[in-house]
Amino acid sequence: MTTTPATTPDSPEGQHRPPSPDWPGWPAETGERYRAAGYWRDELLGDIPARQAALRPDAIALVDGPRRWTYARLAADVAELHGSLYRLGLRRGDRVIVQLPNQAEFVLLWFALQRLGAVPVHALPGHRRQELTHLARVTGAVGYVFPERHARYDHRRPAAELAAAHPALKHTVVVGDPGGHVGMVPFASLLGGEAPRPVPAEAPVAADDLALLLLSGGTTGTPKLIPRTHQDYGYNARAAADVCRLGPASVYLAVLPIAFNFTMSCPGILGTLQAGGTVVVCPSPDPATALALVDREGVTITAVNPPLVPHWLREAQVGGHDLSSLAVLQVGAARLADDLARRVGPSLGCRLQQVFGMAEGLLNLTGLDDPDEIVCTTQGRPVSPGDEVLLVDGDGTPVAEGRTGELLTRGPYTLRGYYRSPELAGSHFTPDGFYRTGDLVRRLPTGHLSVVGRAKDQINRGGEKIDATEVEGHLLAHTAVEAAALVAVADTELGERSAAFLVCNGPAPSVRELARFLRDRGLAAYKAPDRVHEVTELPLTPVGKIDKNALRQRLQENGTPDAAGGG
Ligand code: OOB
Repeated sequence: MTTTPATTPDSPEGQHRPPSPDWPGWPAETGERYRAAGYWRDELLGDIPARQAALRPDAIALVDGPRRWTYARLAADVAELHGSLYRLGLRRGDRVIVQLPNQAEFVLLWFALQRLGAVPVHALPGHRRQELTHLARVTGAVGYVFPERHARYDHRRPAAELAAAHPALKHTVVVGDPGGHVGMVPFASLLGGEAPRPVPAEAPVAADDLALLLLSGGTTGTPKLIPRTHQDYGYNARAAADVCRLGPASVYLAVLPIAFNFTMSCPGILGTLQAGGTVVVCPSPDPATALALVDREGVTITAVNPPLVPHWLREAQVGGHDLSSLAVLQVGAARLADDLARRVGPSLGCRLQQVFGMAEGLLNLTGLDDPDEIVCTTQGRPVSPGDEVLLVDGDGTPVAEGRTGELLTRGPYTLRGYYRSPELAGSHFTPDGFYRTGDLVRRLPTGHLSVVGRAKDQINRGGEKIDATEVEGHLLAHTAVEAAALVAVADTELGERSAAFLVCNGPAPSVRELARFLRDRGLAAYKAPDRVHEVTELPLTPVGKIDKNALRQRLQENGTPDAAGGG
C-alpha cells in the first residue's frame, strides 16, 4: 500500500519535465506511471471555476462576509482579472508574491494568475522585510500583491521600499487604497471596469508547468521554496477531497491563512471548488467569528491547528451557535494531544480528522470511518496509494515494523527538489528521490502514522514553523550576543514555544528588547524568542556542534537553566 523499498527503480534519466534549471521534476517513467494510474491528469488549476460554472452556474462558490459569488460569477471575475493582469504586463511563467489575508480577493487573484500561467509565491501574512526580500531575490518576482493594512500593519510603505530595492518587481498591487504611493495599482481597478477584452493567445499553460511556489518551514537559515505543478497540486486536492467525501453540498470554512497548503488544498479551497462545493472565507480564526459563520453558512467542514481547539470547544459550549451542519473538523500542522483529540467529537458533535501534512507534499489523514482510537491517537495515513513511505534510522537503514524512524517519502505530489536550491539535494533528498521530512514517526500495521518527534532543527509553535538557524543568525547580530541557540520548550497552549540560550558580553537583552530588535531587522514577529536564558557557555557535542538536546533537557529538568535570565 504505502510502503515501497528504497530500491524501487526510479532512475533520473529522461526527466519528464521541466527539464528546468530551476527545479527538478519527476523522472519520466515515474510521471508516466502517475499518469497511467490516474493521479496526474491533463487539467489546469485555472480552469476549475469555468469547469464548475458549466456544470452548476448558479451554485454558490465563494462567500466573503456579505459578498457571494456563484460559479458563473466566479468564472467571469477570474476571466476579467486574467485580462487585467495581462494588460498590466504579467505573463506566463512570471512569479508574483501574494501576501493577502483571508479574503475573496486571494481566491480571485490566485485563479486569475493560474489562468495566465503566472506563478503565485505564497508569502505568509506575518512575513516582513527579511522574508519578502528573500522571496523577491530568489524568485525574481515581477509582482507583489498585498493588503493596504492587515493586523494593524500598514503594508504600503514597506511594499514601496521592497519594489524600490528590487527593480524586477515592476507591479505592486494593493487590495485597498494606494494612499498616494505612485505606481501602486489598486486591486479594485482590475475588476468591474471596462468590458473584458480577450487575452491574446500565447503558448498554452501545461499541466506539468510550475503552478505555485509554497514556503517551507525551513531548517537551513532561509525559507525554502517548494515547486508545485498543476497536475500534482490538483491531485493533492482531489485525493484529500476523496478521503473527506466532498461534493456539491460541502461547505468549507477557510479559517487558517489561505496561503497555507493546509487551507489551500488539503482538501481546502481547491478540493472544495473541484468538487463543486462552497468556500466560505473566515477573516480571523477567532472562535466566535468562525463558529458564527459555521452557523450562518451551514459549514460542513473546516480546519484548524491544535492551539485553536480548546478555544473552539469553549466557544461551542457558551456561544449559542447551531453547529449541527458541521460534519468534520480537521486538526493538523502540529501534534494534537490525544486527550484533547478525544474531546472534539463529543463537544462539537462532529467527526475529528487528524491531518499530518507538509507543504513539500505528503498528506496523511485519518479516515471518516476509522475507529475512534485511531482518529484520536494517530495523525492519519497517506491519502494516495502512490505515496511511498519509509521509516529509517540515523544511518538510513529501514527500522523494524512498529519502531520509530525518520519519515522519508516520495510520490505523485511530493517534490523532488526545492526551487533554485540544487545545493539542498544531498541533505534533503535520498539519491533515489525520497524527501527526508525530518519527522520521527511510528507506523501502525494499518498504515496510520503517529508523529513522535522531530529530527530537524525547527520549532513548531502551534503550527507556525520556526527555523532555528535563521533566528540564531539574527540574534548573533545583536551587539550584546556572542553565541546563540534556539530550542523548543514544551508549552501547554501552543505545544511548543521558542527559548533562546544566549552567551552575552554584558547584560542579556530581555524578551521584549529582542522582539523589538528582530522586528526592526524586518523579521516576522512569530520568530522572536518567547524566552531568553543567559548562560556562560553553550554545551557542545563531541564533534563540536551546539548540543541542543542538552539544552532541551535542561529546560525540561528545571525550567530555568543555568544562570537563567528568564523571560
Ligand atoms: C503543515 O505544513 P508545513 O509545511 O507548515 O509543516 C510541515 C511539518 C511536518 O513536517 C511536521 O513536522 C509538522 O509540520 N506537522 C505535524 C502535523 N502536521 C504537520 N506534526 C505533528 N502532527 C501533525 N498533525 O503543517 C501542513 C500542511 C498540510 C496540511 C496540514 C499541515
